[in-house]
Amino acid sequence: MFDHTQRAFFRLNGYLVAGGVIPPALIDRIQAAARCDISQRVRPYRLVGGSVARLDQLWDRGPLYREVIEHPLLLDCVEDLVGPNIEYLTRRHNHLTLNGPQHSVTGRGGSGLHRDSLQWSRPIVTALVYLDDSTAETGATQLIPGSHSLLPYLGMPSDGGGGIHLAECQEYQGYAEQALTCEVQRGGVLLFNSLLFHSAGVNRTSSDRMSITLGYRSVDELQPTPQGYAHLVRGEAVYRGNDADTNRHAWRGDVFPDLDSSESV
Ligand SMILES: O=C(O)CCC(=O)C(=O)O
Repeated sequence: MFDHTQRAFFRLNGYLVAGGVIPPALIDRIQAAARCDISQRVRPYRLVGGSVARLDQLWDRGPLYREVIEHPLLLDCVEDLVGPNIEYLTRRHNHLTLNGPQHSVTGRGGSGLHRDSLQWSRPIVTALVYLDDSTAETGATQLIPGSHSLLPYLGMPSDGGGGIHLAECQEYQGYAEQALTCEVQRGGVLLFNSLLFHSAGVNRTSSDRMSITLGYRSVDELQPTPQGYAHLVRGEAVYRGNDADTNRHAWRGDVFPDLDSSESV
């Protein structure tokens, strides 16, 4: 999906857009299922102004949502960024959001500029899949290019949530002025480093803008895939902890001929 210039752009700026990833027919089915879950208030969900604004735990809602989570073109995009062995995270994102006009009441879109991770625990790629056109009018995502590499840690959020809000980082208030609006068409995906500051914009129309937020990472070679927290969605669950290779020679004699290849560490 992405060539080396796009991958370099991602490393530098912290985000990439891919158009036409999820086919329209699948989006139609997802939107119908989501409208049904919303009208029947299928738990778990979150409310804004008394209305369901977010459906949580998409992975456990059944195979339809997993068709997006495991869509081959989406995983091709993620593979270009994190490599061939990919886990899907259930405890970060894993939700569908209605970015509705009611958010405008708060004077800001979504929850304001924030990072999805508190610190550099592990690189996570957030994938925002747009089920409606995401335009400046419908509250397109705002992001601050390059902000993923600002600092590894900016303090603890006061609301006890994951990540951190820029509004809580006094020193960086001026940084909000650097936010750009990232418009993406229906079926397109915005992929970003989870440390990049971003937010839904203000929706100034009378309709909702529906999107899905997903989190992926490379398989952690020092920790087997934790049951329930992550699901292997592509490749292998490779483990390379050094508790498992005590019989392996430290150096291969053909690579380092001057070293004694009989010694292990
Ligand atoms: O919908 C958007 O533009 C942003 C969504 C977001 O920040 C989230 O789901 O965590």
